[in-house]
Amino acid sequence: VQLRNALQLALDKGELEVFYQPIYDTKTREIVALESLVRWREDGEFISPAEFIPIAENTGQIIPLGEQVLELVLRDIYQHPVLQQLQIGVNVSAQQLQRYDFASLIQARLAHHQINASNLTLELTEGVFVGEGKATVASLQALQDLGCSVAIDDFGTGFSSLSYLNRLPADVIKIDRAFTAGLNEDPELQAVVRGIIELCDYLGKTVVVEGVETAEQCEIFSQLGVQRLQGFYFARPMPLADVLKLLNS
Ligand code: G
Ligand code: G
Ligand code: MN
Ligand code: NA
Repeated sequence: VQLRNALQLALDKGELEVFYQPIYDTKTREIVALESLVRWREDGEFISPAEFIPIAENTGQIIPLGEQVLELVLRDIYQHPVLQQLQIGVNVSAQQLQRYDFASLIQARLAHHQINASNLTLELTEGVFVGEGKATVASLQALQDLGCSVAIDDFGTGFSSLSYLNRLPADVIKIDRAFTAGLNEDPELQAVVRGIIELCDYLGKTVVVEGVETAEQCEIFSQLGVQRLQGFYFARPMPLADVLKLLNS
């Protein structure tokens, strides 16, 4: 209850911030995308989203939270033309798709900030497809029709079977960092990852690998033909000012 009330105060006062984590092209090693990640500072200390996002999902606070994050991100894109050349990812919870016409909200906010839909990637976890599968597929399709990209986040941790990949309205598949961490020692895991990558190639979907922490992992994924890499090896989530420095250097 305490965290929930504190979060409500932060929402009311507009105190949430966003950090950005760069995503790199495997071949050129240039930044091609950013993932926005919400940050909440209480008395100077960061509270982890892993802690407060589940609470926000339970209380319904995820709706205003999601809207505030979207506004912060769109404002950053509007103010910094260099960001208009990248794909900017925003994490979206299942509830945001289920509560209202999410694609219409996105369309209105993009228009308000004069931002191209192609600038925005909505990241959803596989969990969104459980339950109201058909409605979810329709919402994602509507986002794609607007011109946004849709990414399936944490891929491989949920209910995915490879056979359902082709039925998802998704442009980008983000392979979960659990795969990255276990890859060296585990030939079976390597085979699964190879299978995901081959199928994505065939289906024309872009693959991002998350949680890349070492040069060795980088090498393995390069050889497997992954297009994009994200992780502490390259860059941590950071304030916008630091991203802008990276982009200008
Ligand atoms: O930033 P960090 O790695 O601590 O994020 C932890 C979790 O919180 C991740 O699963 C991430 O997807 C989620 N998360 C971060 N920012 C947002 C956000 O703006 N909205 C939603 N729904 N989830 C977020
Ligand atoms: O679930 P989602 O993919 O949105 O989670 C993003 C989270 O992953 C962020 O909290 C971010 O801090 C974290 N993250 C990003 N790169 C790495 C990494 O290389 N290693 C680890 N352990 N976590 C990472
Ligand atoms: Mn994500
Ligand atoms: Na993830």
